[in-house]
Amino acid sequence: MKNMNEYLSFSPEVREAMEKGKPIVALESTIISHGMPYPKNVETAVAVEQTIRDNGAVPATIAIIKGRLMVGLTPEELEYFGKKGTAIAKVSRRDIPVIVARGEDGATTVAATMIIAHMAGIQVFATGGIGGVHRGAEKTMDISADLDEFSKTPVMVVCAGAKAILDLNLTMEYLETKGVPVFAYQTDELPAFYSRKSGIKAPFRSDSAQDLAAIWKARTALGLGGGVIVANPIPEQYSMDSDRINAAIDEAIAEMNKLGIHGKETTPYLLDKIQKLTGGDSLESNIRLVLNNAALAARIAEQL
Ligand code: PSU
Ligand code: MN
Repeated sequence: MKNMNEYLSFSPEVREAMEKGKPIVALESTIISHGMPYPKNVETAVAVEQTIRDNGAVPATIAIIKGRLMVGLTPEELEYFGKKGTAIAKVSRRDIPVIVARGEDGATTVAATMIIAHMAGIQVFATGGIGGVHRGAEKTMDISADLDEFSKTPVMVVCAGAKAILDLNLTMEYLETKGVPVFAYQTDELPAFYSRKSGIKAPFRSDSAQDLAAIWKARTALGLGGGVIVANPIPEQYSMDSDRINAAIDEAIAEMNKLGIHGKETTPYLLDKIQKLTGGDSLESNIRLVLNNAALAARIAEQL
């Protein structure tokens, strides 16, 4: 095992996979506690793990429990995070040392999950959506710490693009500045989470897990550092009508501004509000796209 440190704890399944050199896919825990309502969040977490196993890899859901950096959770631990929901601390890069030193629990965002995955020697990570540059960021400066993490930490993240709660054009500009390659999988257009279309051309297109694995190896060999984003479009049959989802997003953002919500509460508030406004349809799409990303991530991990 690479880069073992005294704060890491591995589940028996992940430990065995590491010893045998099996492909491993990291998963985040903020999507469970802050991204979906209970009990669908736990059912989804369990199904995502199983999808990774069905595609030949081992899942490693990452979280912080009593100050320990956990790589792989038991079903009881998944239930605990799902049930406690937003009462669990949402942990990004800045929060990690505080939670660890105080022996507290934390749900890891994309940024924090990348950091811990890298400490554990895991190179591939599957999630739903990444953080990005929020609409109105030219005034609020609300730019997710996820984006800077991609410039620092070498992990390949498979997502379904970024939600239109963000400013997708500014998000792409920021990633370009930070030197982060973004691939649209088997399409030319950047997918927009709930729908396959954003109207934005992706910087790169990739058509296979082999191609992505080869690019990853080249990036590592060249010592370029930092992560890679694979944007995998939601399967056609689960994709939502753009006008409908965008109307819900606009309403959620207007409501949020009225309430004066900001900082780390922004993203969880919007995700919850959109799910309520679409009567659960967006949640179903969200679940389907995460499963789709898990399968692709497992295939990429196998190629590595
Ligand atoms: N986007 C989603 N679903 C999510 C998140 C983002 O579509 O669950 C979560 C991820 O954990 C991501 C975090 O890392 O929100 C970003 O939060 P912020 O915008 O506060 O950086
Ligand atoms: Mn933010």
